[in-house]
Amino acid sequence: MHTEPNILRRHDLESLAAVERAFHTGPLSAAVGHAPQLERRSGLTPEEFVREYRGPQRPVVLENHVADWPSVQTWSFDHLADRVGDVRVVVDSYNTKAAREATVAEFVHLLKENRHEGATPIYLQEWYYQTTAPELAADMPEMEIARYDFRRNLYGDAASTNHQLWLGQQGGVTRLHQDSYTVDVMHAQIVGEKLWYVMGPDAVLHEDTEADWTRLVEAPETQLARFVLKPGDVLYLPANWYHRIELLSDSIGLGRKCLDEINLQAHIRQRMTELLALALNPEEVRRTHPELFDVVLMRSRAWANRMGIDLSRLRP
Ligand SMILES: O=C(O)CCC(=O)C(=O)O
Repeated sequence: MHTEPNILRRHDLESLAAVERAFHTGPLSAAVGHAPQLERRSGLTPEEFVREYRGPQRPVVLENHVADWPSVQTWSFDHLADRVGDVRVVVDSYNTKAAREATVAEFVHLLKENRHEGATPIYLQEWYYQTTAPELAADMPEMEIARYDFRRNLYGDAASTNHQLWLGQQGGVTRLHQDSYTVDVMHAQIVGEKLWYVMGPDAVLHEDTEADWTRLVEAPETQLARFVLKPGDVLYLPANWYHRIELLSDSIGLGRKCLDEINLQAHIRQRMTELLALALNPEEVRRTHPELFDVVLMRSRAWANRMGIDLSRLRP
């Protein structure tokens, strides 16, 4: 079995924990404290966005880009509990041991109760709300700068708008990762604030005798940067950039993805490889993705659901 040489890209529990530890102690934690701020722009036209950022594949925060969205103007946790309180979701889906089902109303109640000393923050990650609460979509209208999403040509409108909501409690963390399927991240912040750390797609951490974090931090291709995303801001992060997120307050964000046509081949290869692996050898996927196996399944099911494909034969 091939072992991924770059620790940053591995999915086993030990590597995930080692990378997360490095954000708290050692050379990486020292470097993130004074990493450069990512560029922030406001009032860019779609043409300027393409010329200055999407074309050259440079990440940027677009300040207040969706400040007029109804979700940014009106949403709160209570608002969602009132509107879609009965909808069932999986809380803490990124942590196999903690993952559990709840309704949105129960989740919001839990979030308010879970404030005692030493409490682990709860996080509703990667909620494909359009499969269960499609009425929310109107509050997050399509952005003109996201129209290049080539998934529309591949799968049709419904699947290409298969976005995710991220709802979590202050202190919650999404560990360092690259998004699957070579898609660009367009993350819109709706409620609260999140601190992001990002690294370029060529950042690499090899393990010779032990992982050399100093070398990672000093290598020019690592391109470590940080920034805070505030309500109304949109992050554009080109495909394969690493990102780690800390919730500075209770937070709601929309994970809108975009497939750039230049990444079409890699995207299809990864989608098909994953589907085949799930269909033919799910135990191998469980072994290589112990923490994210259920999320991988959920993703494929949500995607197929939006495309009207019957995946009922997909195991388990
Ligand atoms: O907001 C988060 O916690 C993670 C978001 C993310 O990873 C994404 O949108 O790609």
